[in-house]
Amino acid sequence: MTATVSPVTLQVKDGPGQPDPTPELHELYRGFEQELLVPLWTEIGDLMPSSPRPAARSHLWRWAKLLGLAQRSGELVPVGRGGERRAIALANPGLGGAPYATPTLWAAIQYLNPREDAPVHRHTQHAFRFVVEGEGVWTVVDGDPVAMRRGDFLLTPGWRFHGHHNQADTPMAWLDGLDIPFVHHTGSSFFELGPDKVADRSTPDRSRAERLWAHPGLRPVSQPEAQTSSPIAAYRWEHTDAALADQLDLEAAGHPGVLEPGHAAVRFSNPTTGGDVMPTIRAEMHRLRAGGSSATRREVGSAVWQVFDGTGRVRVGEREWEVDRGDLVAVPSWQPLTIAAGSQLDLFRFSDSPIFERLNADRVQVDAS
Ligand code: GTQ
Ligand code: FE2
Repeated sequence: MTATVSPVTLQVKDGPGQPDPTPELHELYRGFEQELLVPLWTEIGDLMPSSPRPAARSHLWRWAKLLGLAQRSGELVPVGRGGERRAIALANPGLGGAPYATPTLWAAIQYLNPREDAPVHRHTQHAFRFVVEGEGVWTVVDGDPVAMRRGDFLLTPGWRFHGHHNQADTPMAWLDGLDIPFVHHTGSSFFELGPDKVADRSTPDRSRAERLWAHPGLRPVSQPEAQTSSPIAAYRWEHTDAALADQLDLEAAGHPGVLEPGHAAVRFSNPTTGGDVMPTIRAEMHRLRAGGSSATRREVGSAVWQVFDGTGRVRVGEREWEVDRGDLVAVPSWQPLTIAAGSQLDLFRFSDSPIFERLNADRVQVDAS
């Protein structure tokens, strides 16, 4: 038998509830290591803190930096079978270099050169795209071409075939959000390549999914069943913008509707359930009046915010940043978040809240600003 090094290493600790550090105790701990055992009494503080102490850290990524590196990738890195996507993920500084913005969420900038195709595939991971600038790419979801333009929020729920093609003479970059880390940690990833040929290069203004599903409050009578993910392929900016503007106008006229004074917010929803767009991902758009500030809020679960328009300050715990169009901030679980608008400030937000709500493990704490 060859000797193997145990991955378990136990330190004798001191403090209340800890045993005397005798030679016999060291001997006991070596016995634990050999049998791959870890006693709770050396771990309790880290494993069961009185409130969440996530390894992930708050962090800001500047859009200008991401875009510069994505453009350079566009010159150096092909997009095609194998790599599949020219997507560059945000790596949270607390997560050991893994390509995870938070423990559950992937956030990446994806880049396509003029006339380029990203090949068709499907996977169990749920995905969305959010467009902070540009246009000219169609994402084809189960054969339905969906135009991508500034402010649009687009869905690729799990196990739908999808590829992207840029029909313009200009490159395009956008934000991808997926539950890749969650699926990885839980060992639930399945992946399949699609046909090598792009099936449909047509460029309709509206997808078939939108024509069927994206009329406010109107549902096709032929489709009475609840669907796991929203059938709306694209939530268009004109609707999101109007909903936010109307909330603030109603507030100014003395009517209810805003999330809090000077802060409008809408959640992208699944019209077949009224719930979140996908089982693992919540997505919202927020608008703060110029000079306004949000309450300080913390919640179980992690989120990523992207500035869509305007400037302001984002504070997460002890850290604070000036933010500008496209900048991204990772907010770990239970970290207090406050947003202050300089100009009118529009922000896109996505989170893993549906996971915690489904498990009845959700908690929120709001302190007035
Ligand atoms: O566009 O299909 O950022 O499959 C990561 C995985 C994008 C995509 C990502 C993906 C995609
Ligand atoms: Fe994909």
